[in-house]
Amino acid sequence: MSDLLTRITTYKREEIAEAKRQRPLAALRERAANMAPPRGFLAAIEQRQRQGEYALIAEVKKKSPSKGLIRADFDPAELARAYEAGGATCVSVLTDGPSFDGSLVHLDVVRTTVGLPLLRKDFMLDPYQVVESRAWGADAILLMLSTVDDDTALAIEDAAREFGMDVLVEVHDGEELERAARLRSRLIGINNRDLKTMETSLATAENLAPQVPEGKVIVGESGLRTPEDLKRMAAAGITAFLVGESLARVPDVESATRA
Ligand code: IGP
Repeated sequence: MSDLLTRITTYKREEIAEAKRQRPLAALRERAANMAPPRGFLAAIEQRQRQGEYALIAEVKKKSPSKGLIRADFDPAELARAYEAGGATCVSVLTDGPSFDGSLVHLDVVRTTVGLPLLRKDFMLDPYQVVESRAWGADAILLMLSTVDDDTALAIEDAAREFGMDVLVEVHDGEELERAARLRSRLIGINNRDLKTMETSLATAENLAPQVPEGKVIVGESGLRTPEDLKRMAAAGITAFLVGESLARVPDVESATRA
């Protein structure tokens, strides 16, 4: 694991332990049971693709370890509204506090502002967080295979399936891709960002895409800035994208999303 991931998983485990003390699983389950059913995340992506269009997951991102503050006047509701108006397919909401200045409150605010399916973007280490995600209105979760072993990945995936949520399984290399193929989720995200160096290279997704098994839906993640970048991904067979910084940073978010 990279130093950054080691640091993140360490504080995340403490955060989860604290959350379990403050909000026992039974209380969370009750909240989750009272939520409206999940908005179909994978279904929305596949519908766009069937129409011959790109599927865009636009990310509500305030800050990142590599880029620092992305938007001074950050307002999660306003950002999500602009993404929806600009034609985004889904919205990703970063909820990790220490590294991204995110919060579950952002997820809640975004859910009541837009009708699009929502991904909770965080470091999932424990099935408890899946229940938490549903209780806060997430329709899908991110599962980074670089932070969990196979048994944990399976347990998290099972918990999500129980709630009818989709799982975006994130990989960065061939070994993680092989592990992803053993999970049931059909959504595979290829992260172009190397978490050891923080560099992004579109070649990562280009090289891994041909190895993704038939029937999976690939999401190209990170470092996508221009329409040319998306065309490059499309040439490798990737027509769903997760874009954060380049949309969240600009003054006119709605027009950037449409482009
Ligand atoms: C978005 P970018 O370069 O467009 O801002 O990247 C998204 O891919 C990135 O935020 C991300 C991420 C993650 C963040 C991908 N996987 C895992 C935190 C954890």
